[in-house]
Amino acid sequence: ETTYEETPACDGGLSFGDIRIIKPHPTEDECVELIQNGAVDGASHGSDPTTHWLHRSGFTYAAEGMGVDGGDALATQGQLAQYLDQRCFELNFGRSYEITAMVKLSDNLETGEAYNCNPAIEICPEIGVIAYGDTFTNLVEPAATMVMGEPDAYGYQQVEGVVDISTHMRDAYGILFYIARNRDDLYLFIDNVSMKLLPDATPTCENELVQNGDFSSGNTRYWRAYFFNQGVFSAEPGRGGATDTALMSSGHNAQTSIDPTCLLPNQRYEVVAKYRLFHKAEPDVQVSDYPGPDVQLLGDESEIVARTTGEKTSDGWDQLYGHFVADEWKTDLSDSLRLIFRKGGDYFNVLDDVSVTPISNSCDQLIVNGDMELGQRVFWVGLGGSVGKATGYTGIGALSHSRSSSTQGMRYRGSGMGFVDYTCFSQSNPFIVTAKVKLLEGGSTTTGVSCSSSCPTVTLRIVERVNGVTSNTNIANGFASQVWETDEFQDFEYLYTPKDDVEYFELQWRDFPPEYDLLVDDMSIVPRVTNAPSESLVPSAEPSASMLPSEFPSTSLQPTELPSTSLQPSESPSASA
Ligand SMILES: [Ca+2]
Ligand SMILES: [Ca+2]
Ligand SMILES: [Ca+2]
Repeated sequence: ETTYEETPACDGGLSFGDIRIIKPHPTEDECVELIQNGAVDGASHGSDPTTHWLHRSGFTYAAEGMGVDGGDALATQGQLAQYLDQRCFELNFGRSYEITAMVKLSDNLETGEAYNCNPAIEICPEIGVIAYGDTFTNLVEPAATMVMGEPDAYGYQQVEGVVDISTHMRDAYGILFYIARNRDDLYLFIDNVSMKLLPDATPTCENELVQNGDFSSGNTRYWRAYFFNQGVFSAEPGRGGATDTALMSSGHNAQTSIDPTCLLPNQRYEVVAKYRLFHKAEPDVQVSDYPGPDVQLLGDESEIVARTTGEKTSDGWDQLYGHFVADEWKTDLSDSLRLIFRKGGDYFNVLDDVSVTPISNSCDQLIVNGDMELGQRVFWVGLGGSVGKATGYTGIGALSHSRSSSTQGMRYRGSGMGFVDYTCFSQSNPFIVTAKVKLLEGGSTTTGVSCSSSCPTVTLRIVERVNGVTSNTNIANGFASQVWETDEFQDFEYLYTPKDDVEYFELQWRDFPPEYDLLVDDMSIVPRVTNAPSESLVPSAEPSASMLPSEFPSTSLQPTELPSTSLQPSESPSASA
C-alpha cells in the first residue's frame, strides 16, 4: 500500500518577499587573505589546481612541478583572475591590502624557460583590480607591479603593490582581481598569489612619521606612484648594502602618506631623504642633474618641504633636506597628507632613507647646516651672483661667483624653507651671530685677498619683518681683525637683539668689492646666555646700542643703514623675493 501526503492547499504559494537571501557578515579572519588557492598546488595533490581561478582569455594550464620551490604553478596565454569577497571591502573600508605574487614569462609551456622581464625598460606582468558597481566601473591598474631585480632560482619574479580600499570597492557589487601578462609573445606562469590585509595603519604617532622609509622590508609597502598608470618598484641595492632595497619610481613620482593627526600643531619637522637619479636612456649611469627632485606636502594646499642640497653622501647618494612647520592646513585635514617626491622628465629616481621627524625646540642653534657640510643648495640662494660649494676646502660651503655688482652675494633661507626658528626670538634674549668669512681674488678658488690699508668691506644684512614692515640691519665688517690675512678666514661676530613677533627672517652676505668672491663657513646663531665660549668676546657691561664689543673700531659699525651709494636702487631692500 502506498500512502501519500495530503494534497496541500493551493490557495497561497510563494509570493514576492517570501524568500530573502541574507548576506552573511564575514568574520575578520575570512577577510585577511582574499586570494583563494593562491599557492595553486592542486596538481600534485590530486585536486584541481585551477580551483577559484578564471582565465579571461586563452586557457589555463596546470604547470605541475613548475612553480616556486618545485611546487605547482598555473600558466596561461591570457590573463588569470578571480573574484574577491566584496564583503571584506565593506568590513575593512579605510584600510589597505598588500598584493604579492610570483610570476614568470616564458615562450615554452613545456620547459618553462624563464624570460627575465625588466620593468624599468619594458612592459612586464602587472596586477589590476576592477570594482563593478551599479553606476560605475572602477579600475585600479596597476595595483601591483614587478619588482626590479633578478628572477629567483625558478625563474620567478616578484610582483607587489598596496591597494587602499576605495569607496568604489566598498560600494561595488563585484570585484575582480586579475594578473595580466602584458605580453602577447610569452606565456604567463603564476604562483604564491596573495592579497593580504595590512596591519591596521592607525598610526602610533611615534617620532618617525614616514612608514617603510628605509625600504628594509624589501617591499614598497605604504608607497605608490603619484600618477595614474605609473609604478613604484623595489630596487637593489639600497643604502644598507647589497641585500637592502630602495624605492624606484619610473618616469615620475613616488608618494607616501603622513597621518595629519600625528602632526603636533606648530611643531617644526625635518625632512631628510637620499636619492640617485638615472636617465632612462642610460639607466646604468647615475646623474646629478639639477634641479633634483623636490619634496612636496600635498593636502588641501601644497608646500615644498625639501630640496636637493647639492652635496653627495660618502656612499654616493644625493641628498634632500628641508623643514616645515605643522601649520593649520596640515594639521586640520580630514583626509591624508601626502609626501610626494617629484622629478619630471625621463628619469628613474631611486629613493632611500626617507624620514620626517620633529625638531627639538631648544633654540640652542638657529642656523641649520652652518658648517655647510650638507651642501649649500637648499639653504643658500644667490643674490645676483650664484652660490656654489667651494672646492679645495674641507667642507667649506658658500662661494659667490661672477659678480657684476657689489651688492650681490647670497642669502640664507631663514624663512621660505623655515630654516631659522624665529619663534625663538624675543627682544629680551640676545643672540650671537658668528661666521668664518674669507675673500678670494675673483675667479680664484685659492688666492686670498690681503690688504694693509683700506681693507675691503663685507656686510651681513639681517632682514626682519614685524607687523608687515620689513627692516634691514647692515653689519659692515664685524671682524675682530681689520687686516685680511691672505688665505685666512676672518672671525665675524655680532651681538644681535631680535625683535619681538618676527614674521620673516633672512640673512644676506653682500656689499663687498665686485672683484672678489666670498667664502663663508661655520655660521651660527646661538643665545648669548648659553654660549659660554663666546662670552669673552662680549663686553661684560651691558652692550651698547651698537651691540658690538668695545674693542671693535666704531667706524666699522653701520648698524642701521649703509651709505646709499653702495645700495643698488633697482633691488628691493627687503630682498624677500
Ligand atoms: Ca605553488
Ligand atoms: Ca634601504
Ligand atoms: Ca665647513
